[in-house]
Amino acid sequence: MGRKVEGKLGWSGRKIALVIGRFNSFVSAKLKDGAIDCLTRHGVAEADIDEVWVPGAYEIPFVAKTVAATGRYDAVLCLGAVIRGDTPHFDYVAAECARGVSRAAYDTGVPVVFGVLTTDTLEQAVERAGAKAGNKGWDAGVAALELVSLLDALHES
Ligand code: INI
Repeated sequence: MGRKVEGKLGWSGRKIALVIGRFNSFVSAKLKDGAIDCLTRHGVAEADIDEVWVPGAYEIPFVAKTVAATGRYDAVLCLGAVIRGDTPHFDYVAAECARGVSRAAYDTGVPVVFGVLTTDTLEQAVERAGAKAGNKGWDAGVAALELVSLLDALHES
């Protein structure tokens, strides 16, 4: 078998930015709490986690790219909640957000993680923000840590 390159969980000393949509902040604040809980329990200092709030999910990619491009952060976590309403608005906001978040990572080379809920109902969003379906902010934190570690391993090998 050839080399096996993978990221490890459990490390400290890195700076992480959270870009959070204020729209549906009842939900996105819970995602933020979950992300911070995850990061600090894995050894990231609270002082090394910065929060950047934006109006809504549509603005997340632009700001995530701007934050990533500063070069100050090892990873950027995007957190928000897009909840379907009675009009097609949801589809535009959700699609642009998802597309833009991945583009922010491609354009900057910095891990930019998608922790934005896209749900049909408020109940589904609440369930995924610290209730019976876990906390997707926590999951985004794990993904960010693993990607940072994976990039380290790729650059060392
Ligand atoms: N923004 C969200 O983060 N979630 C939503 O559910 C949402 N809906 O449904 O409208 C939403 N809209 C606002 C949007 O993200 C922008 O902030 C706004 O259009 C200004 O550009």
